[in-house]
Amino acid sequence: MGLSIEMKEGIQNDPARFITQEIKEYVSSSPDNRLSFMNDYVLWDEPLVQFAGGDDPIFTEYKTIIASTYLTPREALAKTYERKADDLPERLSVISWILPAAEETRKTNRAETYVPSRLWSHTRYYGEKFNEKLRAHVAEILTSMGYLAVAPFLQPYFEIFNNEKGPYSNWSERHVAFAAGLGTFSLSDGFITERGIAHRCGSVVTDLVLPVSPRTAKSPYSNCLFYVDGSCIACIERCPAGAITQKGHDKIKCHAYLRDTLGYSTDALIDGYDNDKSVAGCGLCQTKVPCEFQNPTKK
Ligand code: B12
Ligand code: SF4
Ligand code: SF4
Repeated sequence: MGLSIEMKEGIQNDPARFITQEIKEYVSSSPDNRLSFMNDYVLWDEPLVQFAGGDDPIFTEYKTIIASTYLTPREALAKTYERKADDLPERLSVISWILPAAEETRKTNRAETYVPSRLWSHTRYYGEKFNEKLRAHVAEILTSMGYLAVAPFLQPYFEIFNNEKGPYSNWSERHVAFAAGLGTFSLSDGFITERGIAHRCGSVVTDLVLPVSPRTAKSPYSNCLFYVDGSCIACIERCPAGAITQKGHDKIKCHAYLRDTLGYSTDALIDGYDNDKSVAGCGLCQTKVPCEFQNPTKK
């Protein structure tokens, strides 16, 4: 990729601004963020972008919170470049972004009670394809400038394991977003940002030094009304699989609903939506709820 002089100066003078603008620009101008077969419908709104320190101790804590297989940013970068973790530059950063779902996508999903709307399903499928391109684009800009950079989610070492609680991966985009101060988890397990819970997220690890964004949340759940004052529980009522209770989100029930009822292992309910059936999506718990498009704890 050839970079202009302006781009080179931009990344050197104000790297945070440059990366943020580059991600926003890609979201607003890429044809991959549009459904060409639906009048160029735009899937994602303007993204939120923040940065975590690559050696923030929270990433090591995730090895206990999630599993010992969880990769720290330094480990992910070292694996990518086949180097020892200690041989990498002293300071690493993680770029984290949130892609908020467009209003019409959320509106159509609000009207559903059993299956995702066609737009939601397309957002799960084509929107994630776009998110993959965005990850690759951000990593490529950085590597073409001589920085080390990787989107761990796109690497062959990215893995999803299973235990008695359900699936878990070795690189969680939401846990990165939490580290970067973009929001908190919730009763439904979804990640609530200032633009709500109906989004997808992504990340890139790099040795470009970026200013660490402050983590202001009081707890890992403080954007969820249920954890603030015991109220709400709207997501419990929205879930057609009974996967959410006051004890939290049952990943196994949720996964089974996506796989067996909506998805690929039986006659898909959303057959005819033109998607790969294995990625039907659902997200009913992320729409028609107070946290859909805002932080509900902010008055
Ligand atoms: C495996 C997976 C699934 C599984 C399991 C989901 C899950 N909750 O983990 C299944 C198939 C069920 C699933 C379903 C869905 N998924 Co999914 N999935 C993933 C994937 C690939 C990995 C998730 C993972 O590894 N989780 C790790 C486990 C351990 O996380 P966890 O159990 O939620 O973690 C809890 C603990 O860590 C706990 N915790 C306890 N103590 C502490 C302390 C601290 C300090 C912290 C921070 C946390 C913490 O908090 C967490 C929440 O309870 C990610 C992509 C990625 N690589 O990140 C997408 C991802 C999580 N999925 C996503 C989405 C959108 C969905 C669906 C809405 C489907 C759809 N698109 O229509 C549903 C929603 C389900 C739900 N209610 O959360 C988005 C979530 C975005 C958001 N808004 O939150 C992701 C991030 C994909 C993306 N690129 O954006 N998914
Ligand atoms: S619907 Fe209510 S209880 Fe459920 S995650 Fe959102 S704020 Fe929390
Ligand atoms: S994604 Fe669907 S099945 Fe899973 S918890 Fe949300 S509403 Fe329930």
